[in-house]
Amino acid sequence: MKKENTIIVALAVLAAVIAATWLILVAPALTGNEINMTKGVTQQSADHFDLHMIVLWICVVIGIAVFTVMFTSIVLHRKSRGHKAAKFSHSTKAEIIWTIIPVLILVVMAVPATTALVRMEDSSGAEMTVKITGFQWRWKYEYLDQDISFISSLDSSSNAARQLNSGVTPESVDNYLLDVDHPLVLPVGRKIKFLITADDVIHSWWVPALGWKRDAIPGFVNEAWTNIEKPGTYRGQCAELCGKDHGFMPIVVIALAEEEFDSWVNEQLAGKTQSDQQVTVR
Ligand SMILES: [Cu+2]
Repeated sequence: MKKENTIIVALAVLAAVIAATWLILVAPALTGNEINMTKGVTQQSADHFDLHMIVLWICVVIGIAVFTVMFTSIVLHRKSRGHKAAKFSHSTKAEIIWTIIPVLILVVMAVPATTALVRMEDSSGAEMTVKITGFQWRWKYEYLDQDISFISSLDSSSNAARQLNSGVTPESVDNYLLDVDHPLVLPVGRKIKFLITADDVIHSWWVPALGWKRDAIPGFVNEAWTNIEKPGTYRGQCAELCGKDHGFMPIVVIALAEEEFDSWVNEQLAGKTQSDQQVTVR
């Protein structure tokens, strides 16, 4: 190889290495990972994050390889240097190579993807079940094992602020359009199965931190499950355009430590008994 060619190839490789290093080290530091997918708080969401990263790096490697070959070919094999275009119209060898390599890459990606998918669909061994029903424009939660049920709607201050001439400004409301009156309270470290349906039109129950989204379809019951690893407040939205107030039926999940969850259940049941007694007295 001529000296000039060696320098050009070395520069191309250097550029590719700098680009890759920037992607790996500098970009996440600059953005605080904010432009990446979130890791979530469940094993499922961690699986999805890992899958996403595997596929991303496969794409990065392919991109670097393709652009390196392309630019070095363009620069080193240009017409002005006396190169002539190849004239062949068929190459079985090339066709075999460009079929086998993508197939192998797809197989490498399919194995972890299928494993994650199978695990995601396996709701067996759940310790409690919550039925979720979507309505225009609220969610109903029924804890089938605890005999608790309630409807969760947009919180009243957000609801007031979104009305014209209400006198309440969105800026004055904390978590504007993101809070609800009755959040879904769940325990951490327990496998929870969800039965998801709807009573009018199609909705979709989506909390990104849990790592999945399920359509709520009238007449169908879709299944999903979760096992939240970290206590906290996780927010979501209806993810299927369902009517004029589609943007006003947020989801709030509050994940509590097991003992706190159990005392929350007892509180709910005690409140229920009290209100039942009041009804009987009347
Ligand atoms: Cu909806």
